[in-house]
Amino acid sequence: MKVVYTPAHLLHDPKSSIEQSQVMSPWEHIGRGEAIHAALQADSRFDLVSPSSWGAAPIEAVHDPGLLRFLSTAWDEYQIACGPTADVAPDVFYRPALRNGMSPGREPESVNGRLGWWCFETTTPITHGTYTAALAAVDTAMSATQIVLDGASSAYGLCRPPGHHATSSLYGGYCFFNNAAIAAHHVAATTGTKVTVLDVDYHHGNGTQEIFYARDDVQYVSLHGDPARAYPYTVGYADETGAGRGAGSNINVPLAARTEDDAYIAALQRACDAIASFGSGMVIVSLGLDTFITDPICDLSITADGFERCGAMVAELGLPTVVLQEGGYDISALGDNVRRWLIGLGA
Ligand code: SP5
Ligand code: ZN
Repeated sequence: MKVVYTPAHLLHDPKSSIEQSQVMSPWEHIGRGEAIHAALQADSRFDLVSPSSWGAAPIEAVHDPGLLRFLSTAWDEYQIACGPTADVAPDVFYRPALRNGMSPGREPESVNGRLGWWCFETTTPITHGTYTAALAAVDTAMSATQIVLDGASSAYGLCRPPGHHATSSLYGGYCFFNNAAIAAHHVAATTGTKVTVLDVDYHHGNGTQEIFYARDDVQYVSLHGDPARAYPYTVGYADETGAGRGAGSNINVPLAARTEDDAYIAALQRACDAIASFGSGMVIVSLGLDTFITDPICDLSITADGFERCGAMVAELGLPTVVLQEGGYDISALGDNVRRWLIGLGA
């Protein structure tokens, strides 16, 4: 199986983040990408290739161009206004209720105000090279997708930073651009085939859901920790099933804490049945390994054997499949868990 990887991910190198009411070392760090790279490089089933450049057009087809404009200069602007700092994060958020009964808000002029305009939480620092790395993660997703459009049955993109929490106009949740949504939109818009994004990250992919909620050409199916207890808390409930033309094309499966392999696989089987009925011509998997039994920030109990069974179940759909990296924070197991999932898929 072809694996798309670029060392450009190393340019997104956050040193600190404000999480759980503390300043802490980020869970989402360069060691994640390097651990996955090392595990796949050591296994001859995988063939590593570099991404090609896709530019801003596929991103602007999904995201507000203002988000790109902001991210392209935010770190530099912040250094002039408030620096020097290593990382950049908002300390004030725009919330529409601040202007209840008034005209709608508009993007502020100051960089501090704009941080809170484009970002929805505090754990996603912008570093000196973040914009370049985020563009490269999109290139990685697009290049893996092109490999499958060119006829491969599957390909894997080692996207870092991840993407599924980024909405059309907001970044957060360690994500800047929604790699999977950009790839899915590209396929649906340029080939006319229907696409499914199957999101198996522990966290609900609120960004992907938001981007496709009213569309009937891209199905979003997610298994995740119940937002009643898990990030992102306000999105990801089972009664969110799509709107307008998209009614019925959004499927959320919230899971109880400590869900084990057998129960998870049973839920995945029902998800795959829904994918088969939708009539997609391609599956894009948002692959998070943070459902792992010893993940430090999550509470599901999936094992490495379970991941291989999941990959095999997705292979049973018989559809061209692009797998894109999202979360996973137990670094000691992360590379092997990705490897096992992809072997299940048929690497
Ligand atoms: C891509 C991805 O996986 N993003 C996840 C962002 C989650 N950030 C907030 C995590 C909150 C963790 N709370 C942990 C409680 C542990 N006892
Ligand atoms: Zn996650």
